Amino acid sequence: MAHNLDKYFETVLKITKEAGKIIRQRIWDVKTVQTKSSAIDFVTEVDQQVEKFIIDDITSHFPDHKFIGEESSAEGHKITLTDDPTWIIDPIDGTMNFVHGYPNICISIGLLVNKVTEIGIIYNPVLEQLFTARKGQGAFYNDKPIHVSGKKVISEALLAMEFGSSRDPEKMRVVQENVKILYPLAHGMRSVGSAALNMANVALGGIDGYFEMGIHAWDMAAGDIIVREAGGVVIDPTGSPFDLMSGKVLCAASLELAQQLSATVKQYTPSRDN
Ligand code: LIP
Repeated sequence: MAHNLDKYFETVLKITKEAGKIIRQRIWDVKTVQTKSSAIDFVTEVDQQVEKFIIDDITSHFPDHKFIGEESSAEGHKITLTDDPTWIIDPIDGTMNFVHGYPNICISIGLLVNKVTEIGIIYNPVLEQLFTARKGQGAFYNDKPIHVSGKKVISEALLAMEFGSSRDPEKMRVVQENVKILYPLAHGMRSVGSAALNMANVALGGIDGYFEMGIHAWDMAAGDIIVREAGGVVIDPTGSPFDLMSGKVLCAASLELAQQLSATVKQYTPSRDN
């Protein structure tokens, strides 16, 4: 079946911007906060409302399309990805930031067709930052083409990593080890609180490398294509090919930097999404 990817992209970009208005209105309000996999893994009524808004609106245009959404994927249940056009959605990536009113949050949406990523959209409606990519057509920040920095060595890199929302002692130990290892080696370390925004920042050339172990497909689907279309490299932190369902990612401004980071960081294997 032929897919009208131009139409999919234009329609879902409009829907994403509409959904962004809900987030922009609520960022500094009091929210109802519930916990998910740990005492610091949050969901608010706004995450749920935004995900429903996006899924309902896409369904009204494309009734055959499938969805994998952070808030509608039952906690702990495995995801099944088919060849059908599938929108992988994080309605608010950076929920902890959203709960606190720290405006580094975004909607992250990737489209896979035949299990290949075709479209990536990352939109921060509070700071008006829009990152997009289409397969083979480059990556864009607020409609201007973007490119990774090209940095090749850790000693010249500004790196991003995250502390995460898990209280698993092994995960926390690995995060602390990696801070200890990288902090003296790199130019600097940053943590914005959103996997999608970290990846977008690598695509933009502002961050040279980012890795995280213990996230999900909806955190990475859009960022993966945006980084690659900006000329960057996306791999598994072990150095193997990237696997969207693995719960981990390493992306960088060059293959050399990706490989050096992979050889340097301590590894943690989270549970898979599928
Ligand atoms: C978040 C990720 C972030 C990670 C957090 C959390 P959420 O996603 O984007 O990188 O460190 O633990 O998983 O839950 O805000 O969509």
